[in-house]
Amino acid sequence: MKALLALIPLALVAACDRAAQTAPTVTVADAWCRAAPAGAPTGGCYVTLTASADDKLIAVETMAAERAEIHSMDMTDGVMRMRKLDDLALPAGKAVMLSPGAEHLMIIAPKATLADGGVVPLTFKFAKAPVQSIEAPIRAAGGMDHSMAHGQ
Ligand SMILES: [Cu+2]
Repeated sequence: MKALLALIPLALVAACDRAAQTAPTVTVADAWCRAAPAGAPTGGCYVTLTASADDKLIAVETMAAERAEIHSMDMTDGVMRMRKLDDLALPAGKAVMLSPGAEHLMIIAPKATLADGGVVPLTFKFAKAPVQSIEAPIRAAGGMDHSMAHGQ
């Protein structure tokens, strides 16, 4: 009986280890959205995602717009092109930066003007890691006008 009791704590530790391995977490950092003029049809949001184990960003949701999409961007024949992605790979331990001119989040049909100093609530859904909700501050920033690059 004494031997059996001694085994129980070991079994618990083993179970916890396994849970830690099968449930990756994703760190959501440095989120921000670019301020846009009133009536802008879209807005760009940027964030750095770091997964503890291989995972994927599979969806982004926001209350602040009709919907949010994951986009890629590249230059083809001098023209900036964007493509909607179904998901975005998050390799273990690698900081995946969504930034102007590269992969980014696009919010479609914002419900209110994306004014400098405001916030955009964003909910990130991953293939394995738990859902995460954050508030991304809206900042005025120079550079490319997102709606222009979309040809809208
Ligand atoms: Cu886009």
